[in-house]
Amino acid sequence: MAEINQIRRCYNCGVVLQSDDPSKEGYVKKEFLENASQNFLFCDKCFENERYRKRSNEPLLDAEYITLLNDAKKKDALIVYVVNLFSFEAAFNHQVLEIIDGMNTLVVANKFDLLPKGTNKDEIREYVAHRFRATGMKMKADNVIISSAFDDETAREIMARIYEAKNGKDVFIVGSALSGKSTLVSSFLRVFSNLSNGNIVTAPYPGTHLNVMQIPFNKKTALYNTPGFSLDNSILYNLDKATMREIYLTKAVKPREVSLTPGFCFYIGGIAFVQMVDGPRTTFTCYFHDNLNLHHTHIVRKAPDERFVSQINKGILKPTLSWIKTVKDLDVYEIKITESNQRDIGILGLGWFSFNANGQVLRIFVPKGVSIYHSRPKLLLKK
Ligand SMILES: Nc1nc2c(ncn2[C@@H]2O[C@H](COP(=O)(O)OP(=O)(O)OP(=O)(O)O)[C@@H](O)[C@H]2O)c(=O)[nH]1
Ligand SMILES: [Mg+2]
Repeated sequence: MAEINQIRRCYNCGVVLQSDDPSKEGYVKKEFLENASQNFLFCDKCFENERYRKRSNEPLLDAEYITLLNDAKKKDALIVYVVNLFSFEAAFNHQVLEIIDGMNTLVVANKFDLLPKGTNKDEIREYVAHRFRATGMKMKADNVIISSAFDDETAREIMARIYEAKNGKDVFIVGSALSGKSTLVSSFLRVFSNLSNGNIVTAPYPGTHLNVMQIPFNKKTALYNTPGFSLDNSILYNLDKATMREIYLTKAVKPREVSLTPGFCFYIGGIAFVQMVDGPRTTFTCYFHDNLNLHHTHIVRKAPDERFVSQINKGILKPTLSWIKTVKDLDVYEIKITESNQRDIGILGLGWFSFNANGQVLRIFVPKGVSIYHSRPKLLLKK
């Protein structure tokens, strides 16, 4: 009598799966091979590389943006680095930071109005400066200006700081896309009707195709408003217009709480979800747009990502991204917390959740290509 065994292949790379030799291709633990659902089984290598990403990805900087920044450096210009406080980690592009390291820099920490009511400005200023210092840059809290770009008084304050710091040199407004650079420059022009006696022009920056607005201070120097660097690892970059309108924050985010124990997860609308794999009961304070329902659910037999996607496909979970059709459209990050402290975990452009970290293992499922970050606000503030 012949014994017939089904040959199983890795769902991702197609290699024949085996559970005999970990050093050979296609290895997967025996219990997975025997018990996993028919369709979704990954070899260890793909599981590590593709699905359980170890590192968040950072968007590549356009080569022309590097040309522009190097030119600003040559001119010994003042950099005004506008960061979006609601999507703060998007500001940290290591190529940008490497170039501007050592340059005269002011940071405008914008969209303060989107942070929860009662957020302390001085603490945020300290935090932003510390976060910049963590990248290796020199940054004093005094050089961080908290702003809501619409506010005339802040526009005046920022302009006064620019005049004080620029030393007769050019000024480059830089930052990631949608951080509020143009809004800030419009406020400058509204508040300072006599800012420029020369013509304001928007033209490709020399040596590049980047459209840059140039507001002359005098015959020799100008303020340049640059286009933002890419945000393709942010939710905002991946949204269609209708969904964008639904989840784009325009007023202070309201904290909401969800509690999880292992075996449970919470959905963030139809965009992302957080699974608790291990650890004590934990309350997560969530900072996402109100239109994103935080739905708490038990993980039943079906793999949680299959269930999530199937509910999206049935139209049960909304809002979502039109291109999420299968589990392959999601990236998964696993975070093991080893220390005890207050911790934030964020999904770039979407929001974040905060909790008392104490040995939890979490998996965060996000649309493919979207980065997550984690920070330890209190620890970072320690000198
Ligand atoms: N709530 C809030 N929204 C802001 C603030 N500043 C800008 N925005 C909004 O953020 C969005 C992007 O603003 P822009 O000024 O176009 O951003 P930008 O940095 O010039 O973007 P790019 O030119 O794409 O790099 C717009 O919808 C603005 O209305 C702010 O301080 N608070
Ligand atoms: Mg702009």
